Amino acid sequence: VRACDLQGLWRNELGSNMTLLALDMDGTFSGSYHTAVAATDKQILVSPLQGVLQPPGTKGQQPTFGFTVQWQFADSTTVFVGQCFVDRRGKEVLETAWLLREGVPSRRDVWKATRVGTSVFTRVK
Ligand code: B9F
Repeated sequence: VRACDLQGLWRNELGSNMTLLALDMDGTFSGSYHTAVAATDKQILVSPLQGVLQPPGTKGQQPTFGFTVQWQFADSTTVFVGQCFVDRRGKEVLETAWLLREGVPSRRDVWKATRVGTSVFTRVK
């Protein structure tokens, strides 16, 4: 099997789209995230993301990675960690888990500030 390539357009089970750009020399990457859902009245804005691929070299065929999305319409942060899998037919999927930290007004509200979930992305382009 050939190595999994993170670069491209990906979509998850919610219909959210993300574009991952080419890896930098050091294994870092950037991109943009267009969420399909937001649970807020605010208008959804395409938001930038910054990530790290592990291992940085070319040996890993099914590498792990992490990235952070800096939402442009809310004072919250989502981090994703995941792994890129390629099957024998060359089809790639990103199996991920995420944590969403919402900005809360005070420490009394910290108990409700974190959401967690999993997400599967398939390649669109
Ligand atoms: O909806 C989030 C948000 C944070 C504070 C007000 C609105 C930002 C977008 C999160 C999108 C999540 C899902 N989309 C996706 O593709 S990231 C993980 C999921 N996968 C109200 C308070 C906290 C959340 C909603 Fe808000």
